[in-house]
Amino acid sequence: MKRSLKVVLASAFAVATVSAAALFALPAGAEAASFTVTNSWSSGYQAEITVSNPASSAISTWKVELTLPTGSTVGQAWNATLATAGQNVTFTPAGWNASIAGGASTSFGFIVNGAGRPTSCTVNGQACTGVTGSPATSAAGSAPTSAAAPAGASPSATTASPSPSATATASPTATASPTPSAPAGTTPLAINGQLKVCGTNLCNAAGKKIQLRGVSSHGIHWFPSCYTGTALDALATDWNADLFRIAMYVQEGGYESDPSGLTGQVNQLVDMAEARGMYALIDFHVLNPGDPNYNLARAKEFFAAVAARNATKKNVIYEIANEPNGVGWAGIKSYAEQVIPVIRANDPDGIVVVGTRGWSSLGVSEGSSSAEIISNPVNATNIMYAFHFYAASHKDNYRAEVTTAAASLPLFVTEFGTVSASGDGAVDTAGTNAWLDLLDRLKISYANWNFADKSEGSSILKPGACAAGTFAGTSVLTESGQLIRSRIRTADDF
Ligand code: IDC
Repeated sequence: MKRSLKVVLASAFAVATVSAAALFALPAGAEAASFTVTNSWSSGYQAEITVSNPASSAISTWKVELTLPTGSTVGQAWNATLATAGQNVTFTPAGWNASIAGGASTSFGFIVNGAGRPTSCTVNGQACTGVTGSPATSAAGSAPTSAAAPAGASPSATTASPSPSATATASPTATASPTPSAPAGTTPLAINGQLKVCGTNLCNAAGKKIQLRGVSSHGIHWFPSCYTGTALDALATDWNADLFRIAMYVQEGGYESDPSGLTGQVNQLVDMAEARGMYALIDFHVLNPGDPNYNLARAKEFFAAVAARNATKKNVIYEIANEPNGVGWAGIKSYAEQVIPVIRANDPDGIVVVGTRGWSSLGVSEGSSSAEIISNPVNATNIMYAFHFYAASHKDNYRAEVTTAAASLPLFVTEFGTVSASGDGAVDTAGTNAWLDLLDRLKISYANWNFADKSEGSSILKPGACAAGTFAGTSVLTESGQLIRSRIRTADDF
């Protein structure tokens, strides 16, 4: 019995190597656990286990135990408490997810250092006894990158799978894609896929209205040590962030000084966000001069390159002008109508966010309003309009404008701060919460300024945090960082 169990597990985990989920069922009425490899690389992989309760009544707690082959260890886990003893790994609830209602489930994730898949699995002390249903197959495009650990890299992968659908998932078409795309599993990207604008909302591939919540980098050319794999891991798994905005300044030593270097850095961050199941907002961070037409040629060159390079990815959103200022709506609209076709020619389905007058205030900070956009919108489809606020500076009149505009325009808060518009000063907790409550209610996506460790009030990280290289948890966070993390890590409504 034990031996046949191992055979079943081995074949099922081999299937998981090439993207599918393998479901192990307990006797009728007991809990079940499904294991999915959500991402893999030559020296390890990321996995997710879903514990489901098929019974009609709730269970009060759960415990999943795995055995890993020698040479493989769990490096970190999230949404579960990890304990290891030799090659035995135990996952128990994180604290808030112990009870599982009848018919419900909970998921947790972990990183394994080493390519070996588990050789045994129990849920609440009972051995997994078989495979139920067919492994969840996925479209060819959702297989992990071909650079991922091949099936043969797993000690448990040598058993041929008896399942026809498993054979299908392992077919060359499933693994030949040169571009890694949405991993299977429960990341924001895997759940939502290619986004599109629907009416005044952001919708996922299935047409459901969604909100993305995440953070903005500071200028990537100033703070590269803040945007490491470890940093993005913390955002994806400790913060549960959906979105990472890549702020690429154009002036102040940015793109105009090093176009190819900055383009490469942006593309690398797109890949890093994608590998962690997050959306990437590519921000052409114009600020001074405020007329984006000053940078029109640079914008066309930059967006042609990043749109062509990232065309097949599902996680990319383009923000073509951070904060136009000192320029009328007609000038911004003209700029947008010249840059958007360049993006569309290379990446037809990517959403484009257009900055608005008065530092993306919908015009309010320059004495205008969203009416100028509503009466004269950008001539393009699948676009949204940017709104920015700083909670200590922008109050009820700005909230009223957003409420009005949201009835007519698809809005995206691509940048906001908890402090004053200077980016510094005290955190306005009440103002920030009022704003975020409004954005939640209207399902408007947002990114907080800024994920860096500069000594200024809007920084998420304490000075020195990036050099120290630890990003998870609250001890590395400023007051602003702690407030924003607490708002972002709550469950998404996808
Ligand atoms: C600020 C940074 C600051 C930096 C400055 C450089 O916080 O460290 O020295 O830019 O220009 C914005 C801009 C954003 C600003 C931010 C705070 O998009 O670039 O960042 N802000 O002033 N709009 C409103 C506020």
